Amino acid sequence: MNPSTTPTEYRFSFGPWNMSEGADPFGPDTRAVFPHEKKYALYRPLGFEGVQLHDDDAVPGLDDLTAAQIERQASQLKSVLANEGLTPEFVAPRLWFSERTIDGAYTSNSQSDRAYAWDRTKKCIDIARSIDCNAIVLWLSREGTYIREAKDAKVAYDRLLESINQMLDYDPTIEIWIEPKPNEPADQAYVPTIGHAIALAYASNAPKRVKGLIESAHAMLAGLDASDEMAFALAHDKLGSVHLNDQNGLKFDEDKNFGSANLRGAFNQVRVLEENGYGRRGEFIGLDVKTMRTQRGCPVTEHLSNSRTMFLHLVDKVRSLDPKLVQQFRDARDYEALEIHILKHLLGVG
Ligand code: XUL
Ligand code: MN
Repeated sequence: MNPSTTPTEYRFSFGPWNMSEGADPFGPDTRAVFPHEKKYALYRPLGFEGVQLHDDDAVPGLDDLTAAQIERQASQLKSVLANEGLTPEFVAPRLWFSERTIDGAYTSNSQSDRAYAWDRTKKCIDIARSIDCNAIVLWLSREGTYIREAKDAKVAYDRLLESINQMLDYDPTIEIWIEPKPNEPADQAYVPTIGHAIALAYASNAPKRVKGLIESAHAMLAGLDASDEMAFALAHDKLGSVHLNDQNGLKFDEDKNFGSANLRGAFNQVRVLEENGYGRRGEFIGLDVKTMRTQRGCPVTEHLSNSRTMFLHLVDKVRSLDPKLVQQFRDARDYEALEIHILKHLLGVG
């Protein structure tokens, strides 16, 4: 690190859905419901100042509300966040719950379903505007197929780009951050990696306003290294945000605690972010972690504070790594020495 630069002061965010009731596809809630609106008071004490929101986290039941009702509820939320000293990081349209998005939203074969998706997206952007937030996250959950023959994939890509352009035109102040994920719920998603997301950004009418949000587990599910995915986005100045978590192999999207399955992988994500000045322009360290279904309590918050603490420990590890020594090993092409040095450094043994 350049000693003349002050260290980055990281800011952290999570979404209210990260405090879950413990249900999974095989069984019901295992914890009592903790009222959504009470969650905001927990952020600051846990060390978080950013709130990630779906459009219906911000305004519940928005499909059945008028524009004026949506506006009223959004401005109430704005005051709640301001009173708690919180910043909304992004708003994401939840386009995977409605009976009108069963076969996709922007890429559905049904014209009326696509019209619903656009209407809902406009409402999402309106909410973001009302709470002074300029980032819209697109997790393109149902934009994909269970079988390839179900949709014309070329047309689907055209429709995705067209939808992105429509959003950019609808509000010339917003940024769109695409959160790629290769599968689940679809068998195969149309935007599985950050490379696909960034290609869409460059093809759009406002490339500077389209970026990516990289979730560690999503990159791993694509068989990729999350730190390299982040480096790729950073090289294009297109890392809008991150969803740090962890994943134990190729299975369902586990949203495990950051660093809990692969500490060295987590270290490398932190190293890439820190070495490239991520966070210096106010970008958040976003988490997307779920506690274990087995955990007692209501609400359970330890997974959030523990993941944050792990991130900060790993920042210390990155800052205390001797860059000259790393360079020497690189110059000598002695990666065996580099590897054991990293492992010992992580273990804190000489
Ligand atoms: C899905 C996922 C979502 C997005 C926000 O796997 O990560 O929670 O982060 O819609
Ligand atoms: Mn996520």
